[in-house]
Amino acid sequence: MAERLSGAARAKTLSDLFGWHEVEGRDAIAKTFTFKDFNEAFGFMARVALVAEKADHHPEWRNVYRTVEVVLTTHDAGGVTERDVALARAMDRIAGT
Ligand code: H2B
Repeated sequence: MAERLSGAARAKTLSDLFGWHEVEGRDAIAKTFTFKDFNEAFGFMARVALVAEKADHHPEWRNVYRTVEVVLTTHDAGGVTERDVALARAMDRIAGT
């Protein structure tokens, strides 16, 4: 099982991510993606879904019109792991940020 990130390694890894922040009150990271319209938001979700399913690692997310609010954590580990960081990077790549 993936290990929860902690200490200096965690701080360094998270600071390398663009636009992601820690969630208050739980061990998770979050980002809100804003797109041009619903079509682009849902297209992003469809592409991310394929990556997530392949990796067997899934986001918590909510779509409202052209925004997608994402929270990443590894439920099995009870916190943020490298698997969340990998999914965050994939999402940034897919969103083109
Ligand atoms: N996604 C996330 N975010 N955390 C998990 O711990 C997790 C998952 N576990 N997707 C996977 C599926 C697990 O339920 C299966 C059995 O491997």
